[in-house]
Amino acid sequence: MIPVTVVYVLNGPNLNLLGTRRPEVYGTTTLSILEELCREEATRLGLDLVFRQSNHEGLLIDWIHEAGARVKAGESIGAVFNPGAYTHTSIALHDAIEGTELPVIEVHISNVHRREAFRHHSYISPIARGTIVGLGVDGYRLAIDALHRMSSR
Ligand code: CA2
Repeated sequence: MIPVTVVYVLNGPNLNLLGTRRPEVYGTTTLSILEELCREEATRLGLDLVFRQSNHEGLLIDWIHEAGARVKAGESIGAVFNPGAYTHTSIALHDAIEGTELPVIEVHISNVHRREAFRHHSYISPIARGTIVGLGVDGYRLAIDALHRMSSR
């Protein structure tokens, strides 16, 4: 059997509401359509996709640990991560990414820097390999591509 390489796409709180409300900020793409867009991009690059969303900080931390272990085992290239509002509050997510050395591209659908001041600070950006903000759901595809390029260097 040919071993598969996985790319994780992890989504934080309230992103299950994507495409159902606030289209002026987050667009009209639902989370399940976003999953399909990510799957197309992963498949194009010869990757398997693990796509998840949770409203619970501890579960996101568990998934980061899982993804970090799979990177260490040579089974994954890392994670595209939209931490939602935990971006602006969670030292625990920061520590999980730092502790596992998980390669992360942080993605935000909206341009957080054009929004309220409390969205301007990210606990994730200092330990992310890169960040993509304000490009809508297209940011996820670009982030998968960027992780793939980084892993092929
Ligand atoms: O722009 C982003 O991707 C955010 O991570 C989205 C978070 C927000 O707290 C961050 O500051 C920026 C919110 C996700 C909630 O998504 C919704 C989607 C539709 C309707 C309501 C919320």
